[in-house]
Amino acid sequence: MTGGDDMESPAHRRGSSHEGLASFAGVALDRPRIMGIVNVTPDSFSDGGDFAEAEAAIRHGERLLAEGADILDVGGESTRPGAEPVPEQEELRRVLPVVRALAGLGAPVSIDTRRAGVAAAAFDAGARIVNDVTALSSDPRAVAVAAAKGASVVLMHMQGEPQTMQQAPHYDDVVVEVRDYLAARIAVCEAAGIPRHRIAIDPGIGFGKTIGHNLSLLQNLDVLAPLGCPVLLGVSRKGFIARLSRSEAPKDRVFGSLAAAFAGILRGARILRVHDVDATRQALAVWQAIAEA
Ligand code: HH2
Repeated sequence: MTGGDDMESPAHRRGSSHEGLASFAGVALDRPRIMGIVNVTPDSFSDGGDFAEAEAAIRHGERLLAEGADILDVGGESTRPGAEPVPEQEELRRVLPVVRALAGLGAPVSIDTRRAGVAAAAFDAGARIVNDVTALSSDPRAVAVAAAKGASVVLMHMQGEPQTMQQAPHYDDVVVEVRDYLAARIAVCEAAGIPRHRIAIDPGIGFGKTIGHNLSLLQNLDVLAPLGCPVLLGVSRKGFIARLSRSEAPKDRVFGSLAAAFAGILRGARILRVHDVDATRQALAVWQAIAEA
């Protein structure tokens, strides 16, 4: 599906400290990239009917593209701590028109789902990537579907389930356990026919983790580099930022989000999953200019 987009080229490698990570789903990784978040969930768009809900999400995706998003991540089920699962038909109803419209604009679209059926329908509607907070482990068909469709995948670490994951997360060594889990999931994907250049990995900040766990992972993010896949990081507006600061509401966490994101970039993160695309693009432009000066 991604055709020859993932081929390495000397041009892509120049200026990159990430040998072999030339691109992901057709997006060159010669510099850090932005994945903009497009939520199609009723809590975000509760006022309208079906059409208004999809329309609002499509407009939002268009705005994020104009602001500088390189990938759009469309999700129809919240994975916030305590969130209730959404029935599959409802998830499909929410995301498919949005995926179709945004992919139709030529945008690289990712589908944020735990369900193989939703991923398959989204690929048919033009998505190139499945972003699964369970690293393709919760639906037994997920790995095979991604392999058969030639899709790229984001494998994220989570301890437990969203409904209960923040109750008492425990690790003997969070950095080693997250790294080993991601290595094992990469091996499962490769064995099923998903080549490593189609895989990105994510430590899953806030998913079954205390503030201490999140900070350890951010501080030691470079342990993921030897796994040979681009590292994607999702810190945008997350709860740990408010707890380290002044209990700000999610929309007021952009500065802390940028600080955490750039701590991640320093340690090798290549794709940032963010709500605030405009602010992230500005910060990355300055960062990149300094790096190349
Ligand atoms: N975080 C959320 C959802 N999906 N996917 C990846 N790969 N990494 C993340 O850190 C990640 C993710 C958090 O989701 P939710 O609580 O639903 O809110 P939002 O999608 O607005 O961030």
